[in-house]
Amino acid sequence: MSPGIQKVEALDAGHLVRVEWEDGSESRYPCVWLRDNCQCPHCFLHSARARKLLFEDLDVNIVVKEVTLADRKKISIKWPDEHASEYEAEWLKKRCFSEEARAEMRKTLFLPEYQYWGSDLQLPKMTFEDIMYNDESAYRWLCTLKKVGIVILTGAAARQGELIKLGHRIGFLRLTFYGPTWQVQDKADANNVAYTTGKLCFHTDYPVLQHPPGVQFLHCIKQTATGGETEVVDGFHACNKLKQQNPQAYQILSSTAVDYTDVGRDYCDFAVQCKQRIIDVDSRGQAVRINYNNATRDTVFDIPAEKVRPFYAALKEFNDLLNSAELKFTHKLKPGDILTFDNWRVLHGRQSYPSGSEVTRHLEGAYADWDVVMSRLRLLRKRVLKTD
Ligand code: OGA
Ligand code: NM2
Ligand code: ZN
Ligand code: ZN
Repeated sequence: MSPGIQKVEALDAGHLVRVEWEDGSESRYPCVWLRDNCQCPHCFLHSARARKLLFEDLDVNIVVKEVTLADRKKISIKWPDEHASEYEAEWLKKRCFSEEARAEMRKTLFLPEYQYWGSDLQLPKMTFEDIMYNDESAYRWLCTLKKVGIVILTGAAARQGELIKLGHRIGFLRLTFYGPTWQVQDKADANNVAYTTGKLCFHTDYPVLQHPPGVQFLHCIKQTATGGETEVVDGFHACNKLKQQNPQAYQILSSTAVDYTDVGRDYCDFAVQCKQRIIDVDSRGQAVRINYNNATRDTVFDIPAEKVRPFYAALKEFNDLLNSAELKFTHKLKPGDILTFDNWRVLHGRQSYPSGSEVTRHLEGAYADWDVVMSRLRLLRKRVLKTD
């Protein structure tokens, strides 16, 4: 439902347009932004929904020559060079610059709200079949994955190939040096500690990549009788706790660049190196990505010697928090289960299990980027809620 406009006027010597809505509220639009976002076919390529106007051709000091209310659903602007623009009420309303309107738009576009959890997690569960064939279920899956950070899908076949199907459902998977999908099982001359029967302490996958995979899928094909349990922890929740408990440690982990290394051969040969902060934060100091895998943390450590011990002390405190009974959640996967989780937020690990001549445990894994997952979420939302 589009709101009507009851009045429009130019302010600030023509640098600003003020719109008064039918409910008495108002919005103010800078003219440089209005000119930049002219929706006419000269300025905007509708087939690509993208700006044609070149920045070179934008006068950043532009003022309106004339602004009029065409009807209650549209305003018209005449610019000094006689170019004419029209803006629809609904389009303007969505793009209002007020704090509240921007927060609303941010929520719609990015779903930035987190539901934190600890050992009390009620692991969200859906069937593989539902999310594959029902759009409403797929939409709920992805919303929960974003908000809670973890969802288990049940009832997939206990054979390789299900994650390829899941990849097609969202769009496409993220290819890495370990292949389009990868087999987690005990391997001779393992090129990664994950491919042994050893315990994996809490980690995020692939911090050695500049842009680590945002989403991870682990499909249980075969499960060992003893050991092999999965552990997960809400890393953002742990970060909030660490910041409270020891701001100094949080400061160190969110500012120190740690070297990561991964050298070997799998999908092809590789020699990957990267510097990452273990806790990546936004401008407000809120954690936005955890980059922590103790196995691939390099022996090379490019910081001054006197900073080394304080760094280890800080990491010990974080690692202890992750492992606290209050925060960690344990779950043993069964054949046909697919664990889907936010690899930027949720750290995962596994208990060790007995080694033998036979393969007693087999998971197939895959990654997706958050860009791809969020894109699918928005498209499903549009279809399910019949909105744009
Ligand atoms: C991995 C991993 C978990 C498991 O392969 O990176 O974390 O349960 N595997 O084997
Ligand atoms: N595997 C599971 O950071 C890592 O090395 C995570 C990646 C081998 C694809 C493990
Ligand atoms: Zn135009
Ligand atoms: Zn892992």
